[in-house]
Amino acid sequence: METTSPSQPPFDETNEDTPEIGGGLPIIKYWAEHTLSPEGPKIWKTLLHHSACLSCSWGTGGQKGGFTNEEGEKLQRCMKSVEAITAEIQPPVSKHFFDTNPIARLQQLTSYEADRLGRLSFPVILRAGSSHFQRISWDEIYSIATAAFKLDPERVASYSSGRGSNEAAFVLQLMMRTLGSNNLADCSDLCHAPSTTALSEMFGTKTSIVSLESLKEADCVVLAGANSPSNHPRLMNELIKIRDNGGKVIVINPVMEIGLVKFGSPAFPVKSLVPGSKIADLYLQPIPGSDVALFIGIQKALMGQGRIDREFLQAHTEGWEAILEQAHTTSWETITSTCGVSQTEIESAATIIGMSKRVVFAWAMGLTQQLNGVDNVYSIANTALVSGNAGKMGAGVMPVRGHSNVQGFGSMGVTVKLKEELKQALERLLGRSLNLPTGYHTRDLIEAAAAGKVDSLICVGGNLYGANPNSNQAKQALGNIDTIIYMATKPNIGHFNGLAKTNTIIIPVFNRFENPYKTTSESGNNFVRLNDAGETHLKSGDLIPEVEFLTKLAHYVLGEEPIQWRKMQDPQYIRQIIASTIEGYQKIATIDDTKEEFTIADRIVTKPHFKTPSGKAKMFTTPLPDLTLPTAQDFNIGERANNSLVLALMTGRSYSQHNTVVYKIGDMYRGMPHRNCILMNRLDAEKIDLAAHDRVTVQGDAGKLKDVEVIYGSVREGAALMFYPEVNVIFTAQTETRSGTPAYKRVPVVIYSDK
Ligand SMILES: Nc1nc2c(c(=O)[nH]1)N[C@H]1C(S)=C(S)[C@@H](COP(=O)(O)OP(=O)(O)OC[C@H]3O[C@@H](n4cnc5c(=O)[nH]c(N)nc54)[C@H](O)[C@@H]3O)O[C@H]1N2
Ligand SMILES: Nc1nc2c(c(=O)[nH]1)N[C@H]1C(S)=C(S)[C@@H](COP(=O)(O)OP(=O)(O)OC[C@H]3O[C@@H](n4cnc5c(=O)[nH]c(N)nc54)[C@H](O)[C@@H]3O)O[C@H]1N2
Ligand code: SF4
Ligand SMILES: [Mo]
Repeated sequence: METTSPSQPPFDETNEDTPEIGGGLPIIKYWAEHTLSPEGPKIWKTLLHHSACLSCSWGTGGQKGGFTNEEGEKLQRCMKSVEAITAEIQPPVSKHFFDTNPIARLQQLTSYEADRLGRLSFPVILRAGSSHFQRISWDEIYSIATAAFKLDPERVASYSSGRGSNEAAFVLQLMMRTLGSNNLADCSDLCHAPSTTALSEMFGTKTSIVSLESLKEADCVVLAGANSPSNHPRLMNELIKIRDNGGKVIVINPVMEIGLVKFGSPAFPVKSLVPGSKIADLYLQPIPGSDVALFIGIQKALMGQGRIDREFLQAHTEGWEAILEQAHTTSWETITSTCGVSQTEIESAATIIGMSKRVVFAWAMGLTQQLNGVDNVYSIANTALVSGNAGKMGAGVMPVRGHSNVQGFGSMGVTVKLKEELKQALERLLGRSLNLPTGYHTRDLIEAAAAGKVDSLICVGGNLYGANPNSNQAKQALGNIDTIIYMATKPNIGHFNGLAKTNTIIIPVFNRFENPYKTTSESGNNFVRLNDAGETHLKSGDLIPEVEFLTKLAHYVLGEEPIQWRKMQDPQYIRQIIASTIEGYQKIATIDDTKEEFTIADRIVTKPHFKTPSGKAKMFTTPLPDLTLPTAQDFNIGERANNSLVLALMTGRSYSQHNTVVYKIGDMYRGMPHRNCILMNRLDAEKIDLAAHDRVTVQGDAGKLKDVEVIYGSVREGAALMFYPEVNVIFTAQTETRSGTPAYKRVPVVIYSDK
């Protein structure tokens, strides 16, 4: 007999504020409002600039024009890129802003307010004991920074976020490693680290094995744990085209995201924009954190239907017997009760996959930000392999990456997991052996700082404070570090709350379309973009290119031997070194002359030969997750426990935010009017006598948020959704041990009425 959770899917109840389709006319309205506004000409200039879009990793833009994708197709710029540009072309933060606003006031700013302050245009410092940030000279910055980075290398660290250039990333890691530090924390630690961990073991590569060209040949896409209409809008065009050609799309997501049901794309103004295009042929809504069970179920159903590609498994994989054994011995009862999806639905998914010739399996944070994130990636990739879907055009595994150049940061070696080949290449460059300590990834960095083990930190972009769970712990931890240097384009809550013990310095940098020289970046599909030089609108500002600051600092700290840091100020020279040290990047050596953007060599796998030592893909079994939630009493809420509800909370992005930066307060596609909302199932609300728009307290293991508005939505019973960074104050998050990634998508919380 099948067991599922008390109520049956679909969980598709919407509220009065949710539109009928994702995308659609509001996108055009936004475009029109912004591109026809007084700042319109500046937006157009940037849209037409030959550089990669700032926003997501889909990689639109570059040498063939701002609207072109990697296959040379036009009209691929989405409104998310306008959102990002609009924020970057703001006027500067006013000259006297920091003199007139004490730090106590700055700490009250919301993420939205901090971003609206404008662009940073001169460097500032907050000194211990001082109540205000003050302007600081470059001489003093270098003198403080040099002293800070000459300290014990094990107590020196960096954090980075993937919007800078490959050149800056390469210099950052080279500087840190030449110093003797491997403390290269990066935002990818909080993001796709489980994907890189699992993919390197399975396929010998850390990134997608599918190119955009190859995706176009798929006749089925499985999209798990990704809200692509919002976070990778141009991926939607590919799904629409695949379906137009008779292909299928399977979505796996506890939330029925409207844009994954139906999406109106401006790229197809007549047939799609207003009526919307159907996206999901099958929409599965598992319990958060249970995807492993669902994928084992699909494998089991494929076996039952005689659709396992045994010939492929025998010839091109290792460890497959144990995978089939696991699928065979795990009972349907266990599978369906763990994931909450019925056997019939799982079998339907298997039938679609089994009958398709070429399937791409794609995923994002719903799979990685889990306590078993690495197992999730193993299990989706195992499903690809047992169905013979890897090593050919139109098929394979595709992590849908985050920031626009986060993958480039990884390729350049900004990671605590330094690959042996790169280590050897760096050793050749330095003329000595590199025996570095393990290094702190992002969570370890916070823990080390909390334990007083970090003296100096440089942050190349990002918002280390806002991105981490347990905001109060992050604040205290950063407060133990003597010197923190933030390099940033715009102020964010991290600059005001992540304060160092002695000196907190904020350095204004140029963004990608303003840099005075060419840079490169790498998309999630392994394509390298060349970004033309540009100019900033901040004419009287005192900004610095990232590469210039990092190489000058390296020069002051390390001298000119064995690396000629001053020569490295020329990004063209950095590209020469990248070409000779970074695998697959040879073509970057001539990119300044040829302007030829390229796919990184040996990343895309279209033949069944993988980059593992044996040439075979390696498979790993995946234990079922333990999804037990604490009880209400465990939260120590006394009497309140009697009328409360424990939920698995998914935390993520609203429609109008980019990570910790909020562009617009509400999320119109989920009908959530402001930031302090919880999206939940009506049946859950009724269990504790709540009605829509009632106010509740949401409490985790580290704190609580009050006055949270209940919004009914198409989310699975037992689960709920809230927005980060605000929600990060209430929970500590367990960390996946192999990747270091926090389980942001399954946070145990208790909710109860504020009345
Ligand atoms: N506009 C915009 N674009 C962005 C970003 C942005 O903030 N704004 N951020 C960039 C970055 S750094 C990243 S990493 C990506 C993030 O892109 P996504 O991963 O798409 O973003 P999230 O909001 O984290 O949402 C992930 C989805 O996972 C689902 N989910 C939650 N738990 C589970 C689960 O247990 N199983 C499954 N199957 N699904 C689950 C949620 O319902 C949600 O739809 O986007 C990038 N692009
Ligand atoms: N609860 C919860 N927490 C999460 C997540 C979640 O889903 N739920 N997602 C996690 C994920 S996937 C990620 S990637 C992290 C994101 O974490 P981060 O990458 O650390 O944060 P961002 O908000 O992307 O950083 C934005 C800041 O980068 C700076 N910036 C922008 N462009 C540039 C540039 O060109 N150069 C420089 N130097 N600075 C620039 C600006 O000052 C801007 O304010 O958050 C993580 N935290
Ligand atoms: S899909 Fe991503 S890369 Fe392409 S335009 Fe939109 S935000 Fe930019
Ligand atoms: Mo991310």
